Amino acid sequence: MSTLTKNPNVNKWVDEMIALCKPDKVVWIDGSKAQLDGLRNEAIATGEMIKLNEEKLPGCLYHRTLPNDVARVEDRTFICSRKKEDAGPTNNWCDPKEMYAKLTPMYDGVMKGRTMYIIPYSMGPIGSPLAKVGVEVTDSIYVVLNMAIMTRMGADAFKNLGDVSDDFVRGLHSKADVDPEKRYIVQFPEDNTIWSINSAYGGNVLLGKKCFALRIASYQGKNEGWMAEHMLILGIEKPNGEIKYVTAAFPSACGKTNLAMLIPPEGYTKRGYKVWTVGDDIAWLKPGEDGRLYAINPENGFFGVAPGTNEKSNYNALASTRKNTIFTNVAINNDDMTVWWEKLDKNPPVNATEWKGEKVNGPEYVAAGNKLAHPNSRFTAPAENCPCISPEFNNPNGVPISAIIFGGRRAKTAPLVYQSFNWQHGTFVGSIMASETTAAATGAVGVVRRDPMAMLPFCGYHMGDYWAHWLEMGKILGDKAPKIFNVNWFRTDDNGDFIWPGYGDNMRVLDWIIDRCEGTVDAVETPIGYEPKPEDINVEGLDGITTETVADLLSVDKNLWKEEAKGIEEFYKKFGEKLPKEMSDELKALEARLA
Ligand code: OXD
Ligand code: MN
Repeated sequence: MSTLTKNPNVNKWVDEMIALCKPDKVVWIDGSKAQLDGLRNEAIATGEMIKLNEEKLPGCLYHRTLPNDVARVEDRTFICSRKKEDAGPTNNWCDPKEMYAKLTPMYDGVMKGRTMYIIPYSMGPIGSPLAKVGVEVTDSIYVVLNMAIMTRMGADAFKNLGDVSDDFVRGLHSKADVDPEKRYIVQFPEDNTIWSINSAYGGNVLLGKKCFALRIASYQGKNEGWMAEHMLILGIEKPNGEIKYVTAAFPSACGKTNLAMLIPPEGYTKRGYKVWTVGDDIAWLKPGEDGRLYAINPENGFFGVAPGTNEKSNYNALASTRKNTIFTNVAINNDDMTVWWEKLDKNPPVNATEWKGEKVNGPEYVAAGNKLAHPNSRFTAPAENCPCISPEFNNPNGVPISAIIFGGRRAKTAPLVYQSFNWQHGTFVGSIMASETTAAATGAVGVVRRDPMAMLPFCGYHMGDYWAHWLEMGKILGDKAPKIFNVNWFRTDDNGDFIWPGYGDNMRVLDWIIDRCEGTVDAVETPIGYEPKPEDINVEGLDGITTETVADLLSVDKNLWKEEAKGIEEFYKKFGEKLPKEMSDELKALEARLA
């Protein structure tokens, strides 16, 4: 039995996992500095982690995964609810009995000759009424060291659970043989359980993140009256010192981390505006005592995509990675043991090791069309490193949310910004979220992928029931509900170039959103929602963007939207009986407004 907790539910489950995996050694992670330092040194000694330049990148480590193990694997990710209809048409499903029967032999004895680490962790600030406890057992030091950054890890998490509660998420991970053919990322929502095997890559193995904080938590939220969403959280401080908080959901690779850490344009900073980051990926939302919706970031760090991050695109993210950070699958500069990735700067290191471990001449390698860092290479950085981390980051009660923003990457259809007519219509707006693939990514431009609320790969139950839960939450919140908006930074001109500058200038759109929440600016009613008057988007100090450009960015092409409505109808068919009537009513109402 553990010295860290007397909780019989934890101890019984851990005993079962030990009996199944048969490790040579068991280590309970207390989270102490001495223990973590020991594990770091052990990982450096075995070569699992590489120590980086202690002066330039103090406390930073490097790790490389196998080339077959570099991303989340949606086709091998399962929601194993007892009834298939509870997983819904957007998830892979398997009967839980069948899945346990299939995986149990794979875990049997898998840790022979290895150490099992038992990681207690809290998603959310310890002691927060919104926080939840998880325990992950793993045979990977890399997982332990990442969880130490991404969660509140260690003995305190057990204190939060107490001696009797059964309310913790049981996560079992083994890298096994890292065999992609036998890779499974499985959620059993009804059992509070996650089983992950044959991967050692972040999103598949840091079980607190996507598996727990989104897939399991979305299911818990439905049953317990709260919401787990794929959303950033940021605070906008106005010159009078008042801070308004918003959340935003965008599909992966649409700039959530950049928006979460944006630096406002000079005209705003001079007037005293400031942006504070609460979270860059996940929000847990629950009505507070005053009836408003409050959000916490359940994570304690950022697991960000490295390529594209630089001083201009995201100064604050880059600054967050300058100490106590783990880099995965980026390139190494062997001259000074620092790291490099595409678009960090224009100078790939000459004496480089590319992400697979081959020593190369960086400039020549890049000139030949190769990538030094894997496109999905990552940094795992402590939130406390972020220069603009919100003073409310650890507030156990979370921050009150004024607006919820949805968005995607659309070349023509969606305008720069619009506001939904009300919560129900806003739920509809979230449900029809979509992104178009870009030429850079696939070659086929403009293929629409629907990604409702950016939750397509992360909703732990039937998407139709999920929308019903959104509608239900709207009823509970009533007139205290946040206002719902949609943004699109990615409209293109006839040459296919982006019209809107994006990045820090997105502040100009946030400014209008906040004014709408405060009721200090009018809007124009269009068939799809309320839009700004073009002159109400501040373009002062922008190069080449006038109020006329804004008018163009706000234009709604009825023919494109009629096509869009057809696409939505097609998409909605998937959900059959489970599509809430309110959603099909909203679609009909949109069609009527477009006619
Ligand atoms: C992520 C993702 O890693 O959404 O955050 O894929
Ligand atoms: Mn994400």
